[in-house]
Amino acid sequence: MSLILKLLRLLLLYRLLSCPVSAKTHHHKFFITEANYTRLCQTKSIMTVNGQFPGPTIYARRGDTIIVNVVNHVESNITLHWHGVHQPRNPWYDGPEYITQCPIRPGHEFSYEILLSDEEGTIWWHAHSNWDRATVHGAIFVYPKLGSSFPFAKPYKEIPIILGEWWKDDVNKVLDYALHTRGDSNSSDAYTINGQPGDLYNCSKPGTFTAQVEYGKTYLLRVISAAINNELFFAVAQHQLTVVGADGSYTKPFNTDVIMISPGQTIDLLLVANQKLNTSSPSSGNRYYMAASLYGDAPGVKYDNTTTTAILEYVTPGSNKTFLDSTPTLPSLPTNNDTDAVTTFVTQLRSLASKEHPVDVPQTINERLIITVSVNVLPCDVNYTCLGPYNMSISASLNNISFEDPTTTPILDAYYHQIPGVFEEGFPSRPPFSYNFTNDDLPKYSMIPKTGTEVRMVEYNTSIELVFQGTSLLAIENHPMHLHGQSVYMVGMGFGNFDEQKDPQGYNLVDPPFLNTVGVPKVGWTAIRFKAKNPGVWFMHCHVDRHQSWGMNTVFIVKNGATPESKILPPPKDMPQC
Ligand SMILES: *[C@@H]1O[C@H](CO)[C@@H](O)[C@H](O)[C@H]1NC(C)=O
Ligand SMILES: *[C@@H]1O[C@H](CO)[C@@H](O)[C@H](O)[C@H]1NC(C)=O
Ligand SMILES: *[C@@H]1O[C@H](CO)[C@@H](O)[C@H](O)[C@H]1NC(C)=O
Ligand SMILES: *[C@@H]1O[C@H](CO)[C@@H](O)[C@H](O)[C@H]1NC(C)=O
Ligand SMILES: *[C@@H]1O[C@H](CO)[C@@H](O)[C@H](O)[C@H]1NC(C)=O
Ligand SMILES: *[C@@H]1O[C@H](CO)[C@@H](O)[C@H](O)[C@H]1NC(C)=O
Ligand SMILES: *[C@@H]1O[C@H](CO)[C@@H](O)[C@H](O)[C@H]1NC(C)=O
Ligand SMILES: *[C@@H]1O[C@H](CO)[C@@H](O)[C@H](O)[C@H]1NC(C)=O
Ligand SMILES: *[C@@H]1O[C@H](CO)[C@@H](O)[C@H](O)[C@H]1NC(C)=O
Ligand SMILES: *[C@@H]1O[C@H](CO)[C@@H](O)[C@H](O)[C@H]1NC(C)=O
Ligand SMILES: *[C@@H]1O[C@H](CO)[C@@H](O)[C@H](O)[C@H]1NC(C)=O
Ligand SMILES: *[C@@H]1O[C@H](CO)[C@@H](O)[C@H](O)[C@H]1NC(C)=O
Ligand SMILES: [Cu+2]
Repeated sequence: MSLILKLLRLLLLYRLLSCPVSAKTHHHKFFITEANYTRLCQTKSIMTVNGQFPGPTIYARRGDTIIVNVVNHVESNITLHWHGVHQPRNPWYDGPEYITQCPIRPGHEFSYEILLSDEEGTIWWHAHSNWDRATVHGAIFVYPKLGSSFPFAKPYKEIPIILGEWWKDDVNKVLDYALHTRGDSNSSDAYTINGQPGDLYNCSKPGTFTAQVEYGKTYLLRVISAAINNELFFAVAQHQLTVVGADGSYTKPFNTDVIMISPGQTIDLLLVANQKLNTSSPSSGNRYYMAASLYGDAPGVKYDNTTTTAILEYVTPGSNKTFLDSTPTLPSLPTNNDTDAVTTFVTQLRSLASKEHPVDVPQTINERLIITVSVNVLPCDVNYTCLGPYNMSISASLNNISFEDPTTTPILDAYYHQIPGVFEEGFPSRPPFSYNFTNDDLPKYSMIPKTGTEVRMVEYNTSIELVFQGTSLLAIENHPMHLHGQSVYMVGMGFGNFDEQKDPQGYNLVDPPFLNTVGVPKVGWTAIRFKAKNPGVWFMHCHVDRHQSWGMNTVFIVKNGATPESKILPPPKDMPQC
């Protein structure tokens, strides 16, 4: 008997050893549907995935493949993007509408193939057409490979925190209204945590998201900003947060009371539930608010300055709730103009840079691009009202070019099949002229950019540095720039004008954070580095959607390398057609 058992165990061991822990393929079905949701005292129909808001979470391990079959059951076009997934050689499934694909039309479907590679931590998915992502978004949790573990003690449980923005109006009506009046878009009516505005808004209290925690345990908060137009501070009353990851990459742990998170970013936080019930004052309760509020103060810009809350509620397992139903304490959040708080937080981000999670930042570069990031105005088209500044049409640009999306042929299609007339290769490596970018008294004529579909061609394996230079042309804001197809090392940031001689000497080339969305500080600059080793057509844009809609975008086309392993994969047979 025991011999048989031994043999069986040997056999099992043999099978375990001979069959390496291989990456898995996960299958998901996403139905795009309308669903009624009640928020802020009114019910409205929103676009969702499977009727859920926020949408379903995808769980995977490093290196896995995810297949998502998207079936469009609504009356408008849609595309989905896998934010932070590098999609090696696989731009076909990246998602931005008219950049890499035609939209999935009503009644049609498309299966996305999502190739995970070096991502580990929290990333997410969202619609990449119009402002559909306001309600069509969800988390992707990427766990370490089987057999490896987090670079920190395993948390007891995880708490997803998805920040969003809610309009009482249909969100695409808000976009259309803005595009039609050529002015700023109406601000949202509420921020949300996991789809709920929270206690501080009318009619919202019953739905407030509540996370139950046990005293003494450690929790992993996976914070995602799915907000559309605003950057947010986030804090938890009386709890310190330990940052351990950002944008699907680990960071050196550091403690902070508050984080600032821009649309598109993710931040992983450890929270120790270390608050004892105050027995000498039990009526003070054992519940704490988690809250988020605005960072942004450009004059003349419409902001949502409300505060969203969720609740951290202590419970004792096996017994009934130990908290009292009292009003939780609010954390103190910085004021909406506290740029110092933002700088303090952002400059502490460092890659883990360990043996298991090494840093591969280019020490030397082949090419440096300096890219001005501006909000602009265009002359008023007679057919519009033009509620932008100076009664002109509001616009935005990179290097003084306001990007125009193609309308019939996606750029990837045009590039792959060499269809002329869809895009130009003229995105410049410098702004057209140098001026005091951060002087807020610039002449009006300089505010009018060129318009066009200019892309940047990049040779395979080039080491590139991009310096984003914020300008004071119009709205002076922090811009979260997002590059598809790769993460980048944020090697430096500063205020004022970038100094090409002096500033690179202060770069962090040892353990810079590895991000997919980097903030360009207001009245300042940010430098990033990456090696262009992922051939494809990769959108780069400000993740503030109104800026993206106004043209704060461009495209990097990374050319094929010489070997078969360094070329774009062939297109899928079932790409949506325009
Ligand atoms: C949403 O509610 C409206 C009004 O009650 C109703 O006509 C519509 O069918 C509902 N939509 C869905 C998807 O349930
Ligand atoms: C936006 O705001 C304007 C001015 O307050 C208002 O007239 C308009 O109806 C609003 N609607 C939408 C969809 O943005
Ligand atoms: C709540 O409703 C009241 C009455 O309609 C209104 O005055 C107030 O501004 C609302 N508050 C919020 C936060 O929307
Ligand atoms: C507990 O409550 C008492 C009475 O209100 C107060 O004086 C004390 O500061 C509280 N302790 C803590 C740790 O909050
Ligand atoms: C928030 O914004 C509204 C409208 O833009 C304004 O009336 C209000 O005073 C602001 N509140 C705060 C606290 O700044
Ligand atoms: C918990 O509360 C429920 C209902 O309020 C009650 O039935 C139950 O006996 C309580 N359990 C304990 C352990 O106190
Ligand atoms: C932020 O705004 C407040 C209130 O308007 C003002 O008193 C303060 O000086 C501002 N701080 C900064 C850093 O601009
Ligand atoms: C304005 O609209 C009219 C009618 O739709 C159209 O013929 C004309 O070309 C438009 N003008 C411009 C400048 O787009
Ligand atoms: C914009 O147009 C309105 C109405 O035509 C006019 O009253 C206002 O003076 C104009 N503003 C500017 C800055 O030109
Ligand atoms: C640029 O403008 C800013 C703001 O007006 C000013 O403080 C700075 O000195 C100027 N820089 C240069 C080089 O002129
Ligand atoms: C942008 O380009 C336009 C058209 O060439 C020019 O008039 C304007 O001065 C430029 N502005 C800047 C800030 O480069
Ligand atoms: C949907 O996409 C198709 C294909 O590109 C296009 O012809 C159609 O105009 C789009 N519909 C809307 C409402 O944008
Ligand atoms: Cu922006």
